[in-house]
Amino acid sequence: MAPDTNTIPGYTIFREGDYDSASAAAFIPDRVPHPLDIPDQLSIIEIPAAAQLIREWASPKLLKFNCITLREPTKSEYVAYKEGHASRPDRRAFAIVIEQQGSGQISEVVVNLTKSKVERWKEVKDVMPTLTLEDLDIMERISRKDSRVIEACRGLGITDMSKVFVDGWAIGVDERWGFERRLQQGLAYYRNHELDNQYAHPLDFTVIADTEREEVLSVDIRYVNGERTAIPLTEHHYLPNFIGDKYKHDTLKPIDITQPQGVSFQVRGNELTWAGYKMHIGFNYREGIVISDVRMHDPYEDRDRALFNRISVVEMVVPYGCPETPHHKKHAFDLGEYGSGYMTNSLKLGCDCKGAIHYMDGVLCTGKGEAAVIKNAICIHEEDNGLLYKHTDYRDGTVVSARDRKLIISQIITAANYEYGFYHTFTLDGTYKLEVKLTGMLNTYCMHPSEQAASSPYGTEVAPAIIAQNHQHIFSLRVDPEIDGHNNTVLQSDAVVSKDPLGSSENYYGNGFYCEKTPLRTALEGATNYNHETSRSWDIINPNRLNKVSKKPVAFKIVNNACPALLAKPGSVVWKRAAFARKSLWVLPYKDYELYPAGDYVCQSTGDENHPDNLTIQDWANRNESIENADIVCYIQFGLTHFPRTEDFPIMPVEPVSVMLRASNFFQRNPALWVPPSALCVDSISRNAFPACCSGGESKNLPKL
Ligand code: ABN
Ligand code: CU
Repeated sequence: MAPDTNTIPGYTIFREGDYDSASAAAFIPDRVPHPLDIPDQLSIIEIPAAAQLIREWASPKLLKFNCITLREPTKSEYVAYKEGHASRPDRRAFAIVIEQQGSGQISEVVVNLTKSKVERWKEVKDVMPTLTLEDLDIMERISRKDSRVIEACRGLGITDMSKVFVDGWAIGVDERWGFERRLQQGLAYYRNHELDNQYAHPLDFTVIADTEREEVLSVDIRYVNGERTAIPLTEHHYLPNFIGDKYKHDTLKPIDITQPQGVSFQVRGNELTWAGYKMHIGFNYREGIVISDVRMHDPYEDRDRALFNRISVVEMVVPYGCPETPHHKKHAFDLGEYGSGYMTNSLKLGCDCKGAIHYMDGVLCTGKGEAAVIKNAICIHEEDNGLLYKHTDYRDGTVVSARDRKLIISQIITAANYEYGFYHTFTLDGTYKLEVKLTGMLNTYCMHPSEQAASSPYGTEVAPAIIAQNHQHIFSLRVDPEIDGHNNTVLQSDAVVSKDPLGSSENYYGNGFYCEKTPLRTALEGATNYNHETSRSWDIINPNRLNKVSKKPVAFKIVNNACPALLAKPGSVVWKRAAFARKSLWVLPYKDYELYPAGDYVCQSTGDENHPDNLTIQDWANRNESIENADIVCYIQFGLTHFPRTEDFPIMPVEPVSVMLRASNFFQRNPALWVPPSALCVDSISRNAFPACCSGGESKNLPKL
């Protein structure tokens, strides 16, 4: 039997009997994972094996698999193994399962794959796991058949239900139901034909459904002055089929990226080496890309130095700012509620990625416990990054200039209407940067003729009778640092003016300023905010190692000035659910399996503190443990407040936002001096001292107009 590629768009699903096929062979690792491939991901063999052990354990109960993913070893197991003190940790899988045709009981299972046994089975209560793509599909299917939805559509003049599309969203808040129901809210749209832009025709009702029992619970129509809102039927296209000659011009010549001698990185299993860096690339249903065991060669000390134990994007919240019903329910946790891995695109060479690309696949599971592969889920490539450094000696005209380059490990997800590209980037100067590119479609809603967006502060009329509401995107980047060793401290760095008064002997001319460093000592102190007034940054230092030159502790600096304050009021639903987004930075002691700051279970979460099965970052911080000279983790919040513009419609040009961690007194001097300068040119005096060697481009005079 050939693997089924149709059931879930973008997934290649392997069913029983497929494993001997040639196409399956392409996804079976030809090696035992490299000992340090931790985390990597489960293989297409391990996923059904775990599912089978779980099914046998639960029999005769029927189960739906919400996830089956690698259970990473504890840090102490991993370190002991890495340092040669212990044998290789057993290979384990972690699954969340939902009992079918019965209680709907949710359980967490740990399977030891090395020993072929279920090691732990824990029933959890008052929680709802991630909505998978299969779960989201149910919403549209059941809505189209539901008599109340059909009636609501008829009221707008729609009789052909195949033209009605319903985006399933997790539900932000709905007091009518609790955990006895697995809830979704369906946002309804009309699409006139296959190529029509459905976000141009939003409908005035939402569907609330229990997608586990496949029941529509309510169809909530928004009446304005007792009236329905007509469908905005004008078509707003972005596909080239419709753009036609209107914007056509032929001024864009091709830009081709060539690397005639190949790429400068190497991939062995999941280990990536590039320009002195070493790291491991993993992937899972929830976080998508996971980068671990990041090291960098120090050219001055001639040794590999640890930088980060693990990096991943663990959460994002998109609170919408319109207080009117039903929009108050929209605060999507785009990663925790749907899973970054599950929503990952299969990338296309020449479109999503240009140049010499190395792809890695993502291995996930289906609800039946089959392996599902997203081909080309992760793109790894290099790009020129402009100047690395340059100096001209103005006396003799000697110029030295070197070019930087970046290594980018990226993935793109489709979160219903929105696309997010995550670009984990390393550069030659010892910088890690996460750039997120936001694109795709705005969440739109129809306007009643009595409504005018111009007089509503909560959105922008992006096309006649279509409003796009204000919202924020607040991401959480989890960095488990290992700055030159396991124990680190975070210092808050504020640029402050000297306290010594003007005219005093210490600051006679009043020009003194310096960097005030405040150690964050406990987890509650570690929950802190950006301060624009002081250009605040944070240094993750290793207090046990001083830079030989500066005599300051070696450090990586968190540069995060794109961190909007959460605008929802304290005490509001989203403020409670998204505690992580209240602070620009949280620093906590490392604990195994504490990963997700809005809780392991984000769907239908309330954010109440001390939930027995769903602790959040606020609970972790409330323990107020020491974070000084300890094994710590940092949660870095960054993002943007989005007031939609007409230019964001009908499809949004990329909006980038980023955060950076840079070596700061980590190396003894510029760590990139080894990079051969691409220009070393002399104008006159010392002409013989250097060969002129500008290369790698061509200079063409522009034709005269
Ligand atoms: N933006 C809300 C969302 C994300 C992913 C899938 C469905 C809905
Ligand atoms: Cu936005």
